[in-house]
Amino acid sequence: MNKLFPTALLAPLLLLSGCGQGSQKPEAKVRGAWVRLPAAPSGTGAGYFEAEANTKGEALVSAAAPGARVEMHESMTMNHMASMQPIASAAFQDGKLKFAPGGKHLMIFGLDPKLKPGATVPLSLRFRAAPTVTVEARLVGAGDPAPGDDG
Ligand SMILES: [Cu+2]
Repeated sequence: MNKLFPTALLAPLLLLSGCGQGSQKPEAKVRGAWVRLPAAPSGTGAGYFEAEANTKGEALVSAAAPGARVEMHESMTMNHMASMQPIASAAFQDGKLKFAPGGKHLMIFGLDPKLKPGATVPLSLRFRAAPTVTVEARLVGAGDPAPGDDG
């Protein structure tokens, strides 16, 4: 094995992996992703997560799940009426972005009705600068408590 990998080849690899300051590639990290399953099979799921990015002006520009249509929404309260509206993008603030109940969320239309709480569904998040991140979002039943902040 070692003979196939001479040290002359290893040196440049080590240089590549040592990410220097100042020449950071845009990157986003996503954690704690979960999806609230709809109460009825034909209903709409809601997705939540926390993200961090290392690039100024970073924003989430779209999201996707297999076989489903995903919109980004923002909830708000006007005249004591809760409502929500689609948003075209979601900007990071100080490198952080949070989708959480009562605020920004993903609306997921057409989720596979066979999906069960406790399983996961892949959520792909597309960013303005950073490469797309795909995370496994934990599925939570319609009436079950939100998962804790356990990453
Ligand atoms: Cu919504």
